[in-house]
Amino acid sequence: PLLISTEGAVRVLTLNRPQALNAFTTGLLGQLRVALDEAAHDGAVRAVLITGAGRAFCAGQDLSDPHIKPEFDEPGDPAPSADVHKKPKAKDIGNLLDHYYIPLALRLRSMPVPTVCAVNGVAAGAGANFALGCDLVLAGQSASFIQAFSKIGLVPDCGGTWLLTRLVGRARALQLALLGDKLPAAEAQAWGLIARCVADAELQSEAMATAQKLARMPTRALVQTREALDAAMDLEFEDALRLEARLQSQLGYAHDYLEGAAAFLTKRPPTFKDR
Ligand code: LHQ
Repeated sequence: PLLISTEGAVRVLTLNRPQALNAFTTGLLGQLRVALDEAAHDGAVRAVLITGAGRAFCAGQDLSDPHIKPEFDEPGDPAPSADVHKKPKAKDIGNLLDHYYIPLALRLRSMPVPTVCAVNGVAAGAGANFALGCDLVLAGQSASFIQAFSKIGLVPDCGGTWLLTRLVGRARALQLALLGDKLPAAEAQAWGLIARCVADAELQSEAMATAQKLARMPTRALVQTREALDAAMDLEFEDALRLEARLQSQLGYAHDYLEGAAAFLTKRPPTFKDR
């Protein structure tokens, strides 16, 4: 269910269950985690691009997955339950989160290379929040984002509570998470939920150009920039200044700064290599 390819220094991961709008099964979640691990450990990879096959990006958890599927009573069951249906066991959903979603979201956020998401169609539930966990999110004009959880009696997961409040603030996070309505890509850009909304026909080429551009840049500095920006949300101003100074003094001795500064001063293109 996952297609993996490489273009130059960009590893491309394509969710590929188009018949089910690329909904997450344990198989797909597991393959994504392994593919991100491999990209993280492959020194030749300097950016990751994630997208979906077909008309959707990802419909979130596959609700027909046997791990979480509600069991309906069959007519004629010997001891019919008073409930219309039995709930999936909470333990199974907890296991799914503990063993698949949490490790995947942590892996994504701690990638040692920048991540780009090309949202090619609807991104719902955990599919939306997985996309929003990437560093730069581009979406096609016809794409949309849906916090589908509330409609089926759940809370946002896959980092949604953390990401939404930081990306768009409490009022808009609540609007998205409580109502579960579709937010079109153009509005998502206007809200600051994603980096860019582009024409559908240009999505893949724009996303690839963005990933290739990032792949030519000083990878270690980019990743530390992500970490510093995330940390800054919870720091006092002075503590943010001190974190910046600590990172800067480490980077100041690394190859890429010496290369970047030398290339600037001698008016030649730099070649970065730190990861
Ligand atoms: C699907 C799905 C789907 C299975 C479309 N599953 N088949 C974590 C841990 C534990 C428990 C639960 O959850 C989580 C995290 C989560 O992600 S919870 C949120 C789960 N996702 C949803 O609730 C979204 C459900 N899907 C939809 O609301 C719609 O399908 C969207 C808005 C995504 C797209 O709508 P349409 O473009 O109108 O397409 P459609 O509804 O006709 O879907 C096309 C097919 O895909 C259809 O199958 P069919 O055989 O009738 O063609 C759907 O049943 C199937 N599909 N999402 N999540």
